[in-house]
Amino acid sequence: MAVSQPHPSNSPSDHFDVVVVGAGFAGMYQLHRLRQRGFSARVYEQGGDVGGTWYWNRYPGARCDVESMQYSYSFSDELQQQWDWSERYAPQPEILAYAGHVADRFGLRRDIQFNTRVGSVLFDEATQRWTVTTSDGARVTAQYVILATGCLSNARMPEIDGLDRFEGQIYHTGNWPHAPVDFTGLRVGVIGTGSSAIQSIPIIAEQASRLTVFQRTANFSVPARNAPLTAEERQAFRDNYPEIRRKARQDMRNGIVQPLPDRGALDDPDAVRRDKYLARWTSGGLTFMGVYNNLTLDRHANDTAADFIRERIAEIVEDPKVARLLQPDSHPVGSKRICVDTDYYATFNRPNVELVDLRADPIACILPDGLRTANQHYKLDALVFATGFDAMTGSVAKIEIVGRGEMTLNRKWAEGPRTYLGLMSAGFPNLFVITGPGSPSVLSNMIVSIEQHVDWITDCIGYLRDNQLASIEANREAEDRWVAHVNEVAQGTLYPQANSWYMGANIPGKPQIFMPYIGGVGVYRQICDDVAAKGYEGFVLGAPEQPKQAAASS
Ligand code: N01
Repeated sequence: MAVSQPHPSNSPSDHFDVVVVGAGFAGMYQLHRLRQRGFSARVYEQGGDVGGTWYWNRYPGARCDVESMQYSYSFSDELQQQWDWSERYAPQPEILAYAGHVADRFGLRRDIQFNTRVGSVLFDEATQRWTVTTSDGARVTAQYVILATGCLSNARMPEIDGLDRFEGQIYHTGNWPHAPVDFTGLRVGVIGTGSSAIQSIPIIAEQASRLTVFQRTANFSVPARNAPLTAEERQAFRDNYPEIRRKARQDMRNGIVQPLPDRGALDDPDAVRRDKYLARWTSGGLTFMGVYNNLTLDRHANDTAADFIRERIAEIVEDPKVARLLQPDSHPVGSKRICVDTDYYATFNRPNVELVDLRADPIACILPDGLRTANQHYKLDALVFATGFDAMTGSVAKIEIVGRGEMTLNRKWAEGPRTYLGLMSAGFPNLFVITGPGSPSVLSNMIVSIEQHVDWITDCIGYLRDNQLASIEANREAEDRWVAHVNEVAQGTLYPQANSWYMGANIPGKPQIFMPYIGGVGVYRQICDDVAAKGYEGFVLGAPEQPKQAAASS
């Protein structure tokens, strides 16, 4: 969509109460809330329009794996009553249209500068202000900076020898062209078998003359069972939205309303357990992992769910050798984000689709006309990298962020991200992260977590203004305790057993630390609310040179 509003002009003297980095769902709602409270704000967005991850991830088959009636803003009743989602899982163009509608409806674009990357964010201890430098050469100052940069917005291209010599078309699912891509009649290779690949492979297979899927690690996927939403289904949500939203925020660990399990997987006899798995498999979707309350805690319990999925794969895929390769065996189900698909496994029954097991036959190099593994040469006209993201910290790391004492955030996070509540990092006053590492973020319905963080941050800034306090900063001891708590909760689960992007394991050299907070969105919200109610316990408030005066709570 073309952006109609003129960019606000910059001059070196521009000052805002708040600079927000990113105009995805987090940045848009943050801007709206700041305006409601009378703060001046400027949003910088690298893309040409709003939408964040939904602006960049335009690959074939891209859609949300959280149901559309739940993957939507709750802050405006008119909005949730009036917007019509067409399908159970919204396709990417519809989510992007929704983001555009929200931007129009709340007049957001006039304070968003598009096509502009934030290069550096520097804290001036004398003025207690941040100086923000952007790719158009402008410099502005702000009292607060809020990073709404997204958890999965830094697409990662692996380093493979010969990549620059490939003469065909190259794509990355996380940075897909805006013009339509047509694979008709082409020999296409897809590298990766995560969520993005699993959504796009069935569609690409319908177009390509030949599709070769290069798989390093098989992934667990459950059927989406996508379907058009009926007017009655939409109305059932609309009539009950207050209670549905309350449950999502308070009762559900992951912010998605679903029936809650009352027992563990080993508490049921085999036949009962199988029926329960089958019921969730048949109804489809991410809630498969919610059949029992110990699937992410107990390896034996987890094995029952993993075996069930492996059996379904064996049923669907006709060639037993291919089925075996598609059956994940290297990690507990759910320890990597479970995928949600439409006909993924059945796609391997097509005569034009081939699966290459990179564990047995690794990629050697890319050639001008294709890809060479240790044993084979695959001729390709197009290569699709579905190789994921430098998740959670990647987009923050691209910005030079310099806090107190010339410390950069990258240096501070060299051994892994350190935050208090996933919201702030000690030494970086008045700098907030929305859904940052150390918060539930990617383990939850992102919009539930985004709204919670934005509301908390806006209230916090409002509190500071109302109390004539210039700054807020995480207390280092509180941060250390929180980091230890996040880690301890993760270690009590099966999640750290997978080489996942949750752990940073997909990026060579990245410290392997479980980044999101597993405690659940309800528990986490309560912790954040309690901290605020106690005068921002664990934060230092006020001018930093007089921390004792104002640190009533620490
Ligand atoms: O990325 P991934 P993604 N050679 O990191 C492989 C969200 N999402 O874009 O596992 C060969 O999961 C890698 O192999 P391995 C969702 O949260 C949501 O698919 O490292 N292969 C893996 O198979 C999701 O979890 C939706 O061995 C290489 C794949 O590439 C997250 O985004 C839709 C390789 C990367 O999988 C990321 O998903 C899509 C190499 N050098 C995504 N490097 C929704 O529906 C990497 N791989 C909302």
